[in-house]
Amino acid sequence: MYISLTEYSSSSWKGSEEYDGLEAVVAGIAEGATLIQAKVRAAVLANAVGTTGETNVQGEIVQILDTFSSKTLVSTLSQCGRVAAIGDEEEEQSTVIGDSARHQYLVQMDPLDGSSNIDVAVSVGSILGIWKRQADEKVTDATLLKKGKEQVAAVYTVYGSCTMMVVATRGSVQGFTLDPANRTFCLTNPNIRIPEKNSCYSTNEGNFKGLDSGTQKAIEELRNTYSLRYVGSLVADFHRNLLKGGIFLYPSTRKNPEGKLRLMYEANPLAFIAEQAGGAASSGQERILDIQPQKLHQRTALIIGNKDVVERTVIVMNN
Ligand code: AFP
Repeated sequence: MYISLTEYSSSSWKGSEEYDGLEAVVAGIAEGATLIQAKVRAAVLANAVGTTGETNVQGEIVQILDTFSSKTLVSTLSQCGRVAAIGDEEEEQSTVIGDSARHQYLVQMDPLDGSSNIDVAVSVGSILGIWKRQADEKVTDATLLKKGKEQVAAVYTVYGSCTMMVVATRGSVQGFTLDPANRTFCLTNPNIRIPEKNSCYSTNEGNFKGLDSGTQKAIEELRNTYSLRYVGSLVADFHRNLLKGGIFLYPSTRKNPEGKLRLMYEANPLAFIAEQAGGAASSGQERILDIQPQKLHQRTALIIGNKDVVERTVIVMNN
């Protein structure tokens, strides 16, 4: 018998001052994820695959499922009654929900990461970082610009061969699998730690020529030591590396000098999870969680996974 997410969160967070109300936020994410995974799995048959004809604030083509996932999570997080504002990959400005004393949390999310993989039946997921709002703090876009190390929790889901949800709070990373029979998340992967043995590296090798010489050297070293595994959905690459041991890199390239991935709702939540699981995350210049964000949709380079290999890679990149 597995412990359910509801049982886990009430026994871990209920009554704790630090995590007061987090249970409702995570339940809102679980409800949204359950709806999104059902839509993703039925998308081809329901004619919900394809683009909306719009481009988002990143200049990327918006998929129908991006919009569905964003609306679904905004709705379930609004209804949970504990979230003050949401920063969302799909929205230029943040969504302000409320500023009462109960609206204690700020969420930054990529509602559907890897969405260009949907029409080829490859794993996608959602990524969410959770910060605490100071009591009486005014809620504006600027309120959301907090450093990653101030996160109180982070969550990602993977809609793959099964639906998984990984939840991290300080010192704890727990993995839940959705039981489709009763739509309950069950604690199948308790106390996740990234394995010490690093077995693979994940990067877009097609970008090699556009890298600086230090980064090329670092990639060559990884190439000669580990197996390459690259899905092209960050959440799926990260999840495999977290469970099996590995490192993911999306460095600065000639095409994307600031990096391609987004700091607030891709790098920060996954960096928080990696660190709680004994791993590390760097931009190549500094620890991801120490970066002072300047804007909601800021990009960053990202090197994340096994701590020793991340540290070694950053040294080689900078030499
Ligand atoms: P999409 O959401 O547009 O599919 O982008 C996915 C992503 O942001 C991230 O999930 C991947 O790690 C990365 O892009 C892959 O980028 P490349 O296709 O440039 O390797």
